Amino acid sequence: MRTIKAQPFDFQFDPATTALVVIDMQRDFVERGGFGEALGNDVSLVRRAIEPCTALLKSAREAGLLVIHTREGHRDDLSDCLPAKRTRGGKTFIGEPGPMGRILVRGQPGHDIIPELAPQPGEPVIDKPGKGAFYATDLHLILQSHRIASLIICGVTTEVCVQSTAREANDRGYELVIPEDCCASYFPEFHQAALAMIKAQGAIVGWVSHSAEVIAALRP
Ligand code: C5J
Repeated sequence: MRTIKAQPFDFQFDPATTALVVIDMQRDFVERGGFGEALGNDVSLVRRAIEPCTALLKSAREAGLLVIHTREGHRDDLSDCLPAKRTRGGKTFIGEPGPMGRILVRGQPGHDIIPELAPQPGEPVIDKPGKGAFYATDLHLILQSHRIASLIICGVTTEVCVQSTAREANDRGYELVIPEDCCASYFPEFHQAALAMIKAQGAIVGWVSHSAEVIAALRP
């Protein structure tokens, strides 16, 4: 077993049964000129996760961890986008034209994972219609077939898709740690609050750490 210095206390894991899950690091959320910025968000707040994620991804690959990427998005005809999601968004809606193609539609340029964190051949990419990566996907099946027990979760945004995925993972029995610098939000106060909720009450959902600590624990 390895140990990551984490909050509220050290996180124990076995690299052989641990996966890195990178949530929705897509052009539309993270890049300048994408959907997120078009909505008036300051994307520099989420871009700060790119460098730590890149370093952690490299380290996870070198350590032989299973690496999984997710993308939030929908079918071209939006038949997998429920009204409870499609009618939200304020001014702009899923499926409408955005600066990088139709918003959150698979195959559109904005739906792609940013080149810095591009999946390598053989790394599963989970296309998810919801916020949590387990909902209506085969993520749990893939993790089970690899005998995965622990997850390192990164990505955007902390309080939406990262937190939803962490809660789904905890309900399914996975232990999980979130390196705080590897996830981000357009709302820094929501980032902080989501992480505080996850680690509260003796790690009620999971642990919070930092990329440097996770990378140190992954070194041979
Ligand atoms: C993600 C969102 N990925 N905020 N999506 O967090 O809609």
